[in-house]
Amino acid sequence: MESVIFYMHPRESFEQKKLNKQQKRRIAQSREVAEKKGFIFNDLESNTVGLEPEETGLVITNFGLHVLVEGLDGAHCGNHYRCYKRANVPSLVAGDLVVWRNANPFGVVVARKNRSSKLARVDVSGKRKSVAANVSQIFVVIACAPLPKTNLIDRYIVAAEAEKIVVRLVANKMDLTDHKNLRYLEKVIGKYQHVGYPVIRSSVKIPFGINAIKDHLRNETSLFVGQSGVGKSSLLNLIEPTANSPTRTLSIANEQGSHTTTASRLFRVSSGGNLIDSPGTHTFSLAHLDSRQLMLGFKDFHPFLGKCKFRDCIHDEQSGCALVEATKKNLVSATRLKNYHHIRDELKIT
Ligand SMILES: Nc1nc2c(ncn2[C@@H]2O[C@H](COP(=O)(O)OP(=O)(O)OP(=O)(O)O)[C@@H](O)[C@H]2O)c(=O)[nH]1
Ligand SMILES: [Mg+2]
Ligand SMILES: [Zn+2]
Repeated sequence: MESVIFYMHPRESFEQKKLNKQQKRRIAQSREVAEKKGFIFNDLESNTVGLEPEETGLVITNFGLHVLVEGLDGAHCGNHYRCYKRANVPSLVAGDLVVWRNANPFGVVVARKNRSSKLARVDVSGKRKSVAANVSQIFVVIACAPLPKTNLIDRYIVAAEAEKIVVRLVANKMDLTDHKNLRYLEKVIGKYQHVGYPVIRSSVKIPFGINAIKDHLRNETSLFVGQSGVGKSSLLNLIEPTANSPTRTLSIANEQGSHTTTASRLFRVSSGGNLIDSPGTHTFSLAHLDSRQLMLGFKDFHPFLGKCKFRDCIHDEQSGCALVEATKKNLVSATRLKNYHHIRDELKIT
């Protein structure tokens, strides 16, 4: 008969848990059995001892089978606990507030609190996967290597504006700029400054711009997003040296076709604020948005809305479109209008 089967993520150690040798051996053995048999035991609470009363907690990261929860109450406040999630609890991600119960060797999350904001991406199989919850601000990190794609930046912005999340840009790796890439980078920066988004220029190597980022982190839960390799984790490690988030050279990351950061994780910043590092993603999910929410992401278009010749104008090349006219006068970026069309066609909304 199969007894208890626990599964530990191989890279993670037991955080804040004092397990005796016998418990550790038992968990290691049961992991082996689970892996050999290719299944994971699900009846979690029957495997926990001494369930304590309900408390509130903050999800630091999701390991898959466990979540790491920071206690927010009493004796558990500020400590991290590995927890299972009850089957009826919806999916959990960095930034989620939860109700949990401490137990040995793992606690149990019994409820997820309402989210004030949520951001999701699309995984390789096309499924929506949460990136972070309760975020109040995103930093879209761009760099001169890899060069920014405005279509991707606009997708991040649309997703954030739809959730009423404050948007800032960070232009990192400024130490690597040369006369070739700087022109393009400054053109991109100019586009977003024109829309009204603040841009902080930074470098991890020199370093500079780090305090400017820190100043905006206080009292916020912020999320770093951006293409893989732009330096999100490197910036985080300077902002909060205890974070020790893994970073990797671009060439190695590209060869292996994978991201260095594999799951979102929340860090408490000693100078104030929470910062969530996310894996570089090319696909923020926008599938749930309607046309009004999409338009929220293009706030530079707003002054021209309602001024087109036709009430049902789709803002393409047809004559009398106020937005197209605005691009000709450089009042609106033609690239942003192209990106808007691109997203709108993809979402099949008018
Ligand atoms: N020269 C220079 N290199 C940098 C800078 N910031 C980061 N790097 C390098 O860029 C590479 C990628 O940095 P990461 O911090 O791993 O990038 P990331 O955005 O976290 O990547 P993912 O986790 O894959 O999304 C590393 O080799 C860093 O040392 C910078 O300001 N200047
Ligand atoms: Mg990273
Ligand atoms: Zn129009």
